[in-house]
This record gives sequence, structure tokens and C-alpha cells, in this order.
Amino acid sequence: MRITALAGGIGGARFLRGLLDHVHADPALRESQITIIGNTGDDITLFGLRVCPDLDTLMYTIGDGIEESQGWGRRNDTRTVQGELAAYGGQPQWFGLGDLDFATHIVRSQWLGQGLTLSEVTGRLAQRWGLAQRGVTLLPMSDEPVETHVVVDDQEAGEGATQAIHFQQWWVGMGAGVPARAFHAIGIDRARPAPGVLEAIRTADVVLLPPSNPVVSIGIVLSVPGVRDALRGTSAPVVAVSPIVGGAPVRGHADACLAALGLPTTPEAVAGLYADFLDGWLVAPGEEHRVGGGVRLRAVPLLMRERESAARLAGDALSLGVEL
Ligand code: GDP
Ligand code: FO1
Ligand code: CA
Repeated sequence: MRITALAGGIGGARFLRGLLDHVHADPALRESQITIIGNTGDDITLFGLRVCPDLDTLMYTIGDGIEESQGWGRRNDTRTVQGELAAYGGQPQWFGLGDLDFATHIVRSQWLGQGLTLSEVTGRLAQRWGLAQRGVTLLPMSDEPVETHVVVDDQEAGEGATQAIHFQQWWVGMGAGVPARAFHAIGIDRARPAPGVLEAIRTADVVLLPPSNPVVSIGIVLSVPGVRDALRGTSAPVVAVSPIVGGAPVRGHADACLAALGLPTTPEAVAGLYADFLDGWLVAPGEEHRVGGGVRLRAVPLLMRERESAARLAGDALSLGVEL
């Protein structure tokens, strides 16, 4: 089966590792090809190095190198380089970069500097993590740089003044502690889908949207020109999983992101963002509120506590897609 998924970082990665566990446990699905279209709006240049948090989270999780306790970064990493950078007064210090993780950013930056595209670089990095052997192709949403910026109030500039800051400064630096007024994907007007992205959507048997952040993960991928049209046009069923359970995100700040769009933190609000292409929608039991447009609703346990529950959830999403 050809399965295509759009994904952010931690929620997307846990779901997709579950999907792999699910397909590899079933002889009929074992030969499946899974193409992951990763969000690159979180990308940032730090200390001259290009950092792609969502691609790396996907790669490390699927390649079994992730630090499970935090959901990002390399397992058992150390912070020697970061400590030395801080001793020099190097900025920023609010973004944690481990020594092993640094190697990824160094070699990525070197290859980008030699003129390789981000897709080519991501393909090379993925080789080290054995993604192809697991039937996985990891694609960035675009080879052109796109960076999500967040409009926040500028207290110092006075009443009503705002400023736009990098997404990571808001999310990690400030812990999303100030309200986001709007999100802008800088560079999106010049961005084209990376090679293979539209084809993967068009030729898929099933398209899955993991419970990734609907605004700053999936929303940014959807804003790449052509991606949304491809989802509307594909003959494959599109099935999405709610990241909202019991009126709150399972982790992270999706509530603050939805609020910036004037939306409540409900599964229905998220489904509304996907309404023009959505065919199947997984919600938590007790949250089966109708969403329009003939979308097939199914209630299943949505929490990915360990790999087994993530595999069950991914299996539920896949089987809904196959039924549609
Ligand atoms: P990020 O890029 O690291 O923020 O990760 P994603 O965008 O891929 O996923 C973040 C979203 O995953 C958050 O909005 C969470 O609510 C959601 N999430 C995390 N864990 C779970 C879970 O166990 N179940 C569900 N349904 N959603 C989850
Ligand atoms: N998230 C944090 O909350 N704090 C960090 O210091 C941090 C560092 C970091 C380094 C590399 C990487 O690939 C991811 C990292 N993340 C960190 C996670 C990540 O930046 C955010 O969770 C996502 O971008 C939000 O979607
Ligand atoms: Ca992200």
C-alpha cells in the first residue's frame, strides 16, 4: 500500500512510528511504502547552522535515536558544545542543542552550502537512520526556506504595537507565554512543493494526517502552494486524527495557536481547518460531534502512551481510510 502522511514533529513522529509498527506486524501490509511530508516552517539558523526540528524529530524517532523523555533531540545526548558557546556569550541560549544533534546540523549545513537541496540533504541524513529499509521516504514540504513567524504584542513599543518573532523564539524561548496574534509563513509565496510531494499525495492509496499541530505543523504544510489542491484532488481517502482531547492539546500549545485564528480548542474546529479535503476523522470517545461535508467520524482511544497505543491508533486511521 502507498501511504502518504503530512507531519509536524513529536505528535507526527509518534503516530508514524506507530504506523510502521502496525504495517510491519501485518504480512499483507509489510511491503507498504510510506512517504512523509514534513513541516519545515519550524526551521531556524542558529550559530550559522540550519536546524530542522520537525524533520529531525521524524528521522530520529523512526530511526530509533530519539530522546523519548523530551520527544525531540538525540537519545542520551550531552551539552558540551552548548556550554562552551554560552561561555563565549553566544546567543541564543534558550534553544537546547546536544552534541550529537549538532553533528546533524553541521553536516546538513555543509551539504546545503555545497548546493544540495534540502530534499537531497534530508535523503542523505535519512540513510544514516535506515529509513528506506523501513519503507519510509522523508520529504521536506519544500526545498525553499520557509520560516513561521509569530505576531506578538510589543510591550516596549507601547499600546497596540506588535512585532513578528521567529516561531522557535515564541514556542521555546517564551514557552508560548504571550498570546500569538497571527502566524506568517515567511517565504511561502516563493515556496514550491519539494520534488515528490504532490505526486505522493496524488498517487497514494491513503493519505493520513497524524495528530500534529493543525496550525503551525499541518497548517504550514497545507500553505505550500499546490499542496491543498492536491489533497482536494486526490482520489485517495484523507483521514486525520484529532490532536485535541477533552478540550486541550495532548501536549504543546495548539490551544494558543488555534486562539490566534479565533478558534476554540475543539476537535470540530480542527476538522473545520481540513473541511475541504477531509474524508475520515478520528476523535476520542464521547467527542463524536458531527463535522460537516459527509466526513466519516470514528471514535477511538486517541492517546499514544507507548508504542503499542500509537500503533493501534495508526491502525485505526488506516482501516478507516481503507473502508472509505
Ligand atoms: P511538534 O511539531 O513537535 O509540535 O509536533 P506535531 O505538530 O507533530 O504534534 C503536536 C500535536 O500532537 C499537539 O497538538 C498534541 O496535542 C498532539 N499529540 C501529542 N501526543 C498526542 C497523543 O498521544 N494523542 C493525540 N491524539 N495527539 C497527541
Ligand atoms: N523544544 C524545546 O521545548 N526546547 C528546546 O530547547 C528544544 C531544542 C530542540 C533542538 C533540536 C530539535 O530538533 C528540536 C528542539 N526542540 C526543543 C523541539 C522543537 O523545536 C519544538 O518542539 C518544535 O519545533 C515545536 O513544534
Ligand atoms: Ca513543529
